[in-house]
Formats: sequence, C-alpha cells, structure tokens
Amino acid sequence: MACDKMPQFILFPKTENTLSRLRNLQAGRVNKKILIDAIGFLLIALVVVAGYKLSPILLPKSDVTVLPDTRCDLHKEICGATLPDGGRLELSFGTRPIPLVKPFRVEVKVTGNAAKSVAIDFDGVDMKMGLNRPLLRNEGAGLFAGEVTLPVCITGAMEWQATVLLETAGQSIAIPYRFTSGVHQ
Ligand SMILES: [Cu+2]
Repeated sequence: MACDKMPQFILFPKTENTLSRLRNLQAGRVNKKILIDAIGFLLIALVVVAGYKLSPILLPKSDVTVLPDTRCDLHKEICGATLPDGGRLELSFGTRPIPLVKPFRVEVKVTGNAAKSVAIDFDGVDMKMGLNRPLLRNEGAGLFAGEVTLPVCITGAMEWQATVLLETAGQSIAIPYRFTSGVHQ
C-alpha cells in the first residue's frame, strides 16, 4: 500500500538514479523561474531608480518659481525679475539678437540677495532639445557669467525657455524666461 501514498513512483522506475534526476530537473525549472522573476524585478527597480535620479536633471527642481518682468525681449535688452525675498535678478545675453550655433555670453546679475550658485537651463517649449544647462561662473559682486550655444531647430522658428536656476542660502528659485529663435533676422 506504500504505492498509493506515492503514486508518482508508479510512473517511474524505482531507481534512485531516475528519482534524483527528476528532482534535479524540477529544481532546475524552479531555479530558472526564480532567476527570470529576479531579473524582471531588478530591471523594474533599475528603471524606477534611473527615473528618480534623472528627474531633477530633466526637469530643474526648485522651491519657488518667479516669473520675469513681462514685455521684455531678450533679443534686444536686459530682462529683470523681482525675487521673492526682495532683491532683483537681471539676465542678459552678450550677443543680440540671440544667435544660433555660435556661442554667446550669458550674464546674470543678482542684487539684494546672496546667490550661492546660478545655472541656466535652455530647452524648447514644445520640443525637447536635450540637456543644455551651463553652470555660470561667480565673477564676484553678484555677477555670474558663462557661455552657451543653441542648436538650429529643424522646423525653423521655435520658442525657447531659458530658466535661470538660482541657489540662495534658503531656497532654490527658478525664473523661466521665454524667447523665439530662428525667425529671419
Ligand atoms: Cu526645435
């Protein structure tokens, strides 16, 4: 009656060899399944971690967003913004109108507020143009400067957003400026 309790033994010769081979085969299948599950899980974890790490790179992170003065044209003039805790910021480009493909100087002047660092992020409003975010050098007395080169847009005219990213002791402030490029000059 031992056979009734272990019906699988009827189907296979009762040799130790076959049984151990069967066990190895089953163990192998289980191991393979666990391995595939583990790889799947690791891939998902990798995507989640990469997405989390990349998100502040792709979308500049800030505590406050301040809109610049309206009706200011960066192609022609210096454009200011009033900072949340008082103080002013002025953005200007060394070459005007703003050129494409040729590098130009970017200047940010901060007054009435201690800036720790200033970067500027250039991207298309309706078109992702890749990461273009120079960190500006501190030239002293609240002046931060650097160089940037903008690519030509294949569709011709396009709207750009130049977001000044200002780090002060207390907070990070984003000031999104807009301008259009590729219009015949
Ligand atoms: Cu474009």
